[in-house]
Amino acid sequence: MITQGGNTGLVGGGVPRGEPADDRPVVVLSTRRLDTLGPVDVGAMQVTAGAGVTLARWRDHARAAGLDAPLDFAARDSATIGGAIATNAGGSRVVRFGTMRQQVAGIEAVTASGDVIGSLAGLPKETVGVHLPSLLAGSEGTLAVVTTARLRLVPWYRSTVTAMVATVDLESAVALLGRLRGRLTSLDAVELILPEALDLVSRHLGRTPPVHGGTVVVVECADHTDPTADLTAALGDAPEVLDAAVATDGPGRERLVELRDRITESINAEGVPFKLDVAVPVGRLPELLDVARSAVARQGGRLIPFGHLAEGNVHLNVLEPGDTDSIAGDVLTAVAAMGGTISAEHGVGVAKTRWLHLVRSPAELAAMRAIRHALDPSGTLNPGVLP
Ligand code: 2HG
Ligand code: ZN
Repeated sequence: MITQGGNTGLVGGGVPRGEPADDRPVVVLSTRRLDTLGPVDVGAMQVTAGAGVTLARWRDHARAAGLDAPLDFAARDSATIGGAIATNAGGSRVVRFGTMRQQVAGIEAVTASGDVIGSLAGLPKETVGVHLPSLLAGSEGTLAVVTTARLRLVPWYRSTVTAMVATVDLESAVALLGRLRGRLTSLDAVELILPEALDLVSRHLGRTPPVHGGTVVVVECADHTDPTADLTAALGDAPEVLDAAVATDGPGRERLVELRDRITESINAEGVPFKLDVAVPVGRLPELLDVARSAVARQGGRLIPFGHLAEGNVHLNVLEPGDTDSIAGDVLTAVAAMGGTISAEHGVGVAKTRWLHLVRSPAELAAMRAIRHALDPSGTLNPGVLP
């Protein structure tokens, strides 16, 4: 049985995969109609949401009560709460609020045997053994089917400023990140666009980029009072900044943000890409990009790199990739050696399982299998996904 949310996944974790290994039929279980949203609990700053509620509805519902959802990414209109929990999704606000795992205060799920487990009380303090939300977040539908979650809400900061900043290179972008993190309490997103990606998305949208320079960082600050002066002062003092465009009004911010949010679309318009979603300790990003550029060049492909600077998370999209196994082998081995991860926010699915041994020891893989077997001894849930 394969559980499917909004079907926006990028590693094949929620889609049927050809013929099953045994003669059991394949069932796709869509959670999309589990779309009930409870009343916002303003005091607890929480809401109860069905697994099929989209991220956009979670946000809009919170905002109607004067609060906000802590998670956001480009697939917000289709991606669901259940899918975001299953993959421990991240996105652009992780620098401020953490990944989906940190947003789940309570969970209700159904095991392969049909037992309903979990609690939706959302107690911020509870020390009674294994924490089910933590266990299920990132388990990609292999341990149980998440049906409902008690989700954390955050203040709705209505004053937002967006800056697109050009820096000389990735080293400077990383130095700028440290400077901004140390200084700006309103920092909400620090996104990364490498030159190849800015070129492609600009041509796709028929636009001239508003800044000139090598590596581009998109910074957002949000607060109850206007954070623009703080951000511009911090950028003004930063020697790494070559050029910057700042917008505070909705349409102006949207024009800056679309150059980041629509990169995936501009890649898909060129062809079917080979995708890696990796992260390394942020200081090692320049080294990672060198490795990726060489690995892709050896295959004659076109690398379009972009991502989330604050988490050292880069989406390496390769067009006309040639031998994808060779690219994955070269890049993921180097990522593991740098102390990084083969999947930062998209999950492992079926696409990345064969590389798990690079970042998990035999004992760790055995522990993962043992937990899975204890909860699903007949191997019903998402076969082929994770070990
Ligand atoms: C993003 O950050 C998404 O825009 C998609 O995680 C990344 O298309 C991709 O590779
Ligand atoms: Zn991403």
